[in-house]
Amino acid sequence: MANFKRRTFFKLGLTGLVLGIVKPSNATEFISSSFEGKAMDGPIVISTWEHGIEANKNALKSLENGGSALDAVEQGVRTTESDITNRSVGIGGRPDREGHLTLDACIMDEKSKCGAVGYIEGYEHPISIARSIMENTQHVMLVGEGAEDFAKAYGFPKVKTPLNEVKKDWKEWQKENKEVFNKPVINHENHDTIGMLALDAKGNLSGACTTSGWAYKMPGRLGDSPLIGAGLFVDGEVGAACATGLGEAVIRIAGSHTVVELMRQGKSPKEACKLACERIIAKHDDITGLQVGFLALDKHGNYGGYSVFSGFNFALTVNGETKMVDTEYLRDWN
Ligand code: SD4
Repeated sequence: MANFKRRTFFKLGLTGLVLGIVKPSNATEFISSSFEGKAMDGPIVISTWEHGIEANKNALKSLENGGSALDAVEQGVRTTESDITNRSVGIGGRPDREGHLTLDACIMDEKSKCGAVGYIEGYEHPISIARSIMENTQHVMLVGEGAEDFAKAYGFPKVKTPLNEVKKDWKEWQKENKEVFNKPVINHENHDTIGMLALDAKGNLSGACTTSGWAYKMPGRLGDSPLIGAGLFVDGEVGAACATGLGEAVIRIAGSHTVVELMRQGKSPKEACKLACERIIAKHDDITGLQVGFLALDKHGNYGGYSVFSGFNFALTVNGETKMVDTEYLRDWN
């Protein structure tokens, strides 16, 4: 693997035109949807949605301090897990329909080592618990009480969840949603999982994914995010992929694994994500409100994303700079 030098690293490999750059008031740069890129050398971090901006910055800090891609993705997504304004990741997340905030996460490195935690309550950083499971047990995944016992034994601090204002929202939701109480309603506004992929200066790839899942989900429900191969997959010989959106749909096509396998067959990261989105549409009779987005990064530093519906974007960090990129999509919400 080439020894990357940070100075040379960024060349835009545009397969389409960069149609325009919009600078909103927070001065984050937004790049249009036909963007597909390549980092020639040096570290690169991509992550889902706008919260990825802050997360990527911390991932980059970790890399600059000599951290590996694995360290970077863990440190990066911890940022989002601690963000009390985020309603679908970490301690600010929305609970299940019974009022319990349960979190899911997984992490994977270039050697296919992986760890996952599902349905864990009362801990701020499921991603670090997932990494600890990977490093300290013979297992890949722990869920529920077993995961909580593990976290306690390994000294992870307990936190009280959900936040008071989130509890208030949940109570309102209970009143308003009596008639759909047995069928959680999913829409494009209650999806904001963070999935992050990083390629470090040594050319190693890692990924992380963490979420509170489907707001007001049924107790016991796990989505794609803690499932290796669904919400996240890394193969150091090929590339990495992660998913966001309706986990049930992602699981049905083993989404992130599918994207990596398509890259193995020679598809670009963006093409691979697009094909996975097409497969999701093909496997569902009704795609009303079914949003899924994929991100992919190959071992050479090519990256891209695609979504079923419009509105998906990702944070891209290359050459020390972080920007938002809108992905292309197959269906418009309108
Ligand atoms: C889940 N995929 O639990 C997660 C939710 C999500 O953006 O991605 N939200 O189904």
